Amino acid sequence: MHDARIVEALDTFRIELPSWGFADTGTRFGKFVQPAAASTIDEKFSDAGQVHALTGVCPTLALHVRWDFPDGLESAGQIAGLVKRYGVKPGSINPNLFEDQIYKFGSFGNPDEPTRARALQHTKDSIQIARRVNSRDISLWFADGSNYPGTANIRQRRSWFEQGLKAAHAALDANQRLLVEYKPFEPAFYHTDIADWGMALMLARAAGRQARVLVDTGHHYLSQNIEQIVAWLLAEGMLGGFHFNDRRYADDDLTMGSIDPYQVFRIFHEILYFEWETGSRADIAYMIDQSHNLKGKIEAMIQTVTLAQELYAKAALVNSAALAAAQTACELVKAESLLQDAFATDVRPVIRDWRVSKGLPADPMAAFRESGYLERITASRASRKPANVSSYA
Ligand code: RM4
Ligand code: MN
Ligand code: MN
Repeated sequence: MHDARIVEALDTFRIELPSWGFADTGTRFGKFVQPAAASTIDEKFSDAGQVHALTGVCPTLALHVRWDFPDGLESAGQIAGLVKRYGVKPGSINPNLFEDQIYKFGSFGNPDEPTRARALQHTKDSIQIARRVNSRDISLWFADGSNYPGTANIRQRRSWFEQGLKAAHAALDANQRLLVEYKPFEPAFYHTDIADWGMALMLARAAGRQARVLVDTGHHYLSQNIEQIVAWLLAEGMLGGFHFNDRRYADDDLTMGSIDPYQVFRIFHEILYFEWETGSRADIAYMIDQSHNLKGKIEAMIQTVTLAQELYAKAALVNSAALAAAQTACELVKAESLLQDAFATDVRPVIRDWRVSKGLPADPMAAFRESGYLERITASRASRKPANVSSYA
């Protein structure tokens, strides 16, 4: 009974890898360069292909336009070959509206009209790239905001955001989606233009029918109840996807579930409970948004994916019917225990069996360490690594 529920959950659970998670990235204080880090789109697909080959649940790779499509649409031409060669497809397409010098005072919210137009054009170009590489989701994160009180017209910028998002939405194909991410602070510290889920929800609604909210688990204030936000967005039909990571303080981008695995479990539980109640699957893109500065990048991704699978499988063990009954009867201890017992169950043996039944290695991490892949890429990539890397990814 237990096992069947775990197997069903594993059969459907997929999670997207970020291309920037395989590249050399750092903190704002600097980068520690890893000889094995990927620096080309080919290498990023190759590394993601390894993670997918070993885990079987990462068929897509999120791409960042500036870092992965340096020549815009022209760079998209090579993607089909990479898909064939490495066995992973492009996932969400992420425009970059924060690194160019022109974005010093914002992108969609910039008081300068030509800059807003450039930002919109870049977003439309990104939609075009997504179309070319068969990606459904265009995922928007804005660094827009201000550092000091009085320096920005908050309402005016809100209205520019509405206009920009509407115009971007108008460029979508019928099957594409616009995901709107929010973040309470950083790099702007006084106000960010899309600071929380409510603002993202209102802007997504204003943008058009194919816009949804993206929840990055690191983009909340400490102790915020993220699963409640998830439940509300599900009820509103507006939850588009996740950027998973964990944190102690802010947007730390630590390994998913490393600090608070129960939080991730509770998020998955809300989703599965919604699906049980409605009898329909929530159309959610599960994505990882982590770029490890210290951990080995491929190992960190395998670790993340396997933990994500475990937490999802545990959440699938919650008996929804019994929970609904306990909630209605206000049997608090019984209701809470249903979550706690599921969370405490060791699902790893069943997951190992599931992997073997799919022809996958029972232990993806051990298989990776034995494969010799890391040694091969370390040798082949080390020599041509620039000593000084300045771009984020
Ligand atoms: C942001 C946010 C975005 C990511 C950038 C690089 O904090 O999480 O999703 O693309 O970082
Ligand atoms: Mn994110
Ligand atoms: Mn972030």
